[in-house]
Amino acid sequence: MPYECILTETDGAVAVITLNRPDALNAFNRQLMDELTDAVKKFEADDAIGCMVVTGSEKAFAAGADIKEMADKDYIDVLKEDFITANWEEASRARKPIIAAVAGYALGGGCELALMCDFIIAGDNAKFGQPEISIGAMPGAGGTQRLARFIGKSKAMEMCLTGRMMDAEEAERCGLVSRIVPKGELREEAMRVAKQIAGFSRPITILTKESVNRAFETTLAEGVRFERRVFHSVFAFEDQKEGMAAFAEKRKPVFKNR
Ligand code: CO8
Repeated sequence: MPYECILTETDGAVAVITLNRPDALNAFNRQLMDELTDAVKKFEADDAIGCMVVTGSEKAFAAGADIKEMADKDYIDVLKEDFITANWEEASRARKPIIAAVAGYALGGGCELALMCDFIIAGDNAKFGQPEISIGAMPGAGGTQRLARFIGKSKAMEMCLTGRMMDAEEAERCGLVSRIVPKGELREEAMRVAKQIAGFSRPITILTKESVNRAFETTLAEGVRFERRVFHSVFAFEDQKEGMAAFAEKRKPVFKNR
């Protein structure tokens, strides 16, 4: 499917998806979300790819759902098309790691998309917010849920109830982003990290991501049991033998993804 609202490219084992509706600050219309889902599925199925990066422009990661497109929808419309989350959940079900590289505005659905990625690297001009309340709506793609889990009730509640934006430094302080880099270096740094991840054993990367995500879905005792079982399974991999042998032999491991 030819894309009009996103750009895709690959660099070695890394796929980059760039949101590309500059005139609307990358606001999500139906077409952009269909294309985004299609691209994530395509890269998820591509054996050559080990990690994905989702990014926007220096001014905006994404300013949320397209307000002009959704303004006239009624209840039956949004119910029938399961607006818009059903489509988006695809991105959060990907087993390969997805890094959000966020510069500028990440608002509403834009913040929610970043939260669906595995971690966020922020440019120093990043601004996160759930401003839906100010346009007579509310977060509808996980904002009230993921934000509360990631940054705690008080800040999540304040952001959702007031629409206040959080800058990059505050986002780093409260654990919303893994770290901040100068906005001009964001893409390069996200690519460096993505290449590093893509160079590790792919199946072990998948298991590690699944285990961290378990922490948000289960009790501590269950999560620790799950982790131990998965950890034991790693010893069945050739890559575990290679990784540890390479350490002992003081050389770089060559993983075969087996
Ligand atoms: N939808 C449609 N168009 C938008 C959006 C948007 N969310 N955001 C910006 N634009 C457009 C503007 O209309 C403008 O277009 P034009 O030049 O044709 O008038 C262009 O982008 C540039 O925007 P501004 O002139 O406003 O730029 P500023 O730098 O002055 O302001 C802001 C930037 C602060 C980001 C401002 O544009 C703004 O407040 N945007 C709206 C942010 C917002 O409210 N987002 C939440 C949307 S609702 C949502 O995401 C609900 C999710 C529900 C779940 C469903 C999942 C998708």
